[in-house]
Amino acid sequence: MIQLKEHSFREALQNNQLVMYYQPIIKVENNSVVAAEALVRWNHPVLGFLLPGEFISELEESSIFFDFFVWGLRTACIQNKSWQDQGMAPIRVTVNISVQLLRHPLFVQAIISTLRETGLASNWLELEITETSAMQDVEQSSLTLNQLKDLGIKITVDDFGIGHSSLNYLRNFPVDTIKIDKSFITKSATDKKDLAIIRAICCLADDLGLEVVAEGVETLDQLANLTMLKNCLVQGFLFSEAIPAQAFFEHYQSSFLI
Ligand code: G
Ligand code: MN
Repeated sequence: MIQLKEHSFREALQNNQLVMYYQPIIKVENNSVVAAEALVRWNHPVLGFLLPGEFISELEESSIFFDFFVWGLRTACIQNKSWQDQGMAPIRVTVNISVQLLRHPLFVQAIISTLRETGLASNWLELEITETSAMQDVEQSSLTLNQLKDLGIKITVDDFGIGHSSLNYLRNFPVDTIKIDKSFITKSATDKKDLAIIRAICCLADDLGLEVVAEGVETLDQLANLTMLKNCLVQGFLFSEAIPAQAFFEHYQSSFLI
């Protein structure tokens, strides 16, 4: 891992070195794009083009993580509103949330202000929270997530199946979507166990009235199994990697679909 310093995070924000990319989430049933996951990239002046895995954990330890979150949230909301204003069929934009954010006293307020400022309707914003993050302080998470739910914002449980393996939160937290971790999808075309787990999650989600996203779909064989599951949305390199906003706008009607 590259050692990145606090001041370089500050420079990244101040000097517009951060760029948001978007990866489509697709409903195979009717070949439509239903959401875009916002994924940040850092155009570092010396280190080059950095992916979130290369800096997010250090950034979350730094004092600037909240400003960084507000930048990402604002960027994603402005972009989604702009797509809508340009006539694109409305989709949800999803933003990843860390446990530090869930605990931050200004978290909900920042979301309310951002929605108001950007004019994006709350039902077009979805927050992705890993099960491990949500379970760290159940009472606090539950309170915060319910506040968000009351505002009309959607909640995804990210990396489902590999974190804190408690199904308790599906009962207590206001979840809308389950995103099955890509490790289950990777071998699902050849491994009966992984496919059985995916099927069971889809079945559970269906009974609970939740949406499911299968993440990390890379091959047609993987897709073939998933399309048999009626409520399963898909995301992965088979359709598109995360791409810049303008490219997303140009491609969303046709070329994500295979
Ligand atoms: O867990 P989370 O939803 O935050 O993961 C998103 C990450 O998964 C992104 O960094 C994205 O680039 C990566 N990703 C998305 N689709 C695929 C895929 O099909 N294969 C692999 N290996 N990674 C993917
Ligand atoms: Mn995610």
